[in-house]
Amino acid sequence: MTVAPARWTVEERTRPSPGRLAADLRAGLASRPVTIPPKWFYDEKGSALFDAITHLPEYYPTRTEEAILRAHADELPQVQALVELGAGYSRKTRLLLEALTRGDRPLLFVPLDVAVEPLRDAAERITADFPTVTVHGVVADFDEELTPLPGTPGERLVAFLGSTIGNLTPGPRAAFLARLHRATAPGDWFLLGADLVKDTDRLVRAYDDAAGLTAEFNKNVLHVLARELDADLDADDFDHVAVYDTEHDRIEMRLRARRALSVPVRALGLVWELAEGEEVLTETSAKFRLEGLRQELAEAGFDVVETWTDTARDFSLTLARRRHQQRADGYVASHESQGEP
Ligand code: SAH
Ligand code: AVI
Repeated sequence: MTVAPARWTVEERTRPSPGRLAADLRAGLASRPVTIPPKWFYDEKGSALFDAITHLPEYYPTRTEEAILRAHADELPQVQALVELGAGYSRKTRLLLEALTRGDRPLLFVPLDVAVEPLRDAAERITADFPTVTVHGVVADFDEELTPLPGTPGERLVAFLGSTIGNLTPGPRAAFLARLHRATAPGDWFLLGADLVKDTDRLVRAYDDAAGLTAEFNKNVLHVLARELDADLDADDFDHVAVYDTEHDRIEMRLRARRALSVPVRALGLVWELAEGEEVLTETSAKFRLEGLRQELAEAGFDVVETWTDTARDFSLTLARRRHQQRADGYVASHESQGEP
């Protein structure tokens, strides 16, 4: 009997552990407003809630990006590997996989995410449905170094879909792009989905839906804190708040305390005091302007090759290429600098 080699593996580089959450909460308690990084939404329940949000009538980004992908996937370069950052269930990615494996081309698919469950789910389904795809899942935090990036240098397409880049504020976003530059090689491609600035009411409705799913998603972080850090938190003590900040072009999701609270967080050995009405910042979701996006990419060493949008210009998909030598600011990554600096 011959046993076929497994066509999917999952490599664990990091795991979202209580120790990491404790460190993030400790840092977040010291800032004003108190801030909890959005990566902590995505336990098994949070990942499923986000998936449900993508089907809501108010949440236009997913279906709009999907339509753009459907229209333009065939224009993408043929590559040896597709790396997907913050992949989740990789549902829209199937359109990319179809285009990149046409004619039975072999492809390495590398979904990378902090959330383990959707990664395994996607790896199994994609292996079953795409016979020429080998899946190498990576459990990792894109807030940390991305090296080594699987695949053949110069022959990879790195996709970052869903406007997850918007969940990084400008400083961390530039740091992320610098990490991506370090992890990629000249000639690698970057496909970036980014939500665009639009009517404020539509934006707020997308983050405060009538069915209350986004509120549940937001409050899920309280359940994660309670479970992982032994915190006496009751989600009913908080209201979901979504506001649009026109100065910074971003949605802010917050949790507002309905009354003054003293919350023991046993894993941290402290009591978290919240005033009535105090708001905890759980996510920022930036909305972009195409020129600004192009500039951020150029400064990080990625040249925009194509930008596609839907006709209403609600959402954008940008294809960029890792520059061969220097970044726009003159920085040269050490592994590619030759001779004199
Ligand atoms: N790409 C999918 C899912 C977007 S949801 C889509 O477009 O619909 C955001 C995804 O990013 C989640 O799966 C979440 O677990 C992941 N994520 C959030 N912060 C992360 C981080 N710091 N490192 C790695 N993955 C992260
Ligand atoms: C994953 N990320 C891009 C989503 C967003 O729109 O910022 C997360 C989300 N938050 C509320 N709804 C969806």
